[in-house]
Amino acid sequence: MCRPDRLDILLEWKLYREGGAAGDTGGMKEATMITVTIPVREIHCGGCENTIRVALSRMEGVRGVEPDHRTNQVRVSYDEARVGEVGLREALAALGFEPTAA
Ligand SMILES: [Cu+2]
Repeated sequence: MCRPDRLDILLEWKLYREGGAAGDTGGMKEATMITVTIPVREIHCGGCENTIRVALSRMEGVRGVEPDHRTNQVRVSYDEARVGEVGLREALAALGFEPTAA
């Protein structure tokens, strides 16, 4: 029951988000890299991991993505000034990998 490639959904979602963003400061903020581990309901296999890795790494501000189907967790390193955990969770949900409580 693997998810098909849903990158198109993420890209549409991202366009929507960018279109609605009004307060872009132009990238002059200092980068603050942090890493979070987001548990998701289920990652089936390496193919699912790859979908997550490719999709999230395309998001602005994301530097590292490490999905693990054995633990059903996704470790993400990102620039806090450009994206937040809420946005990452929304992206995972849009891909079909529903995040669970932190
Ligand atoms: Cu899979």
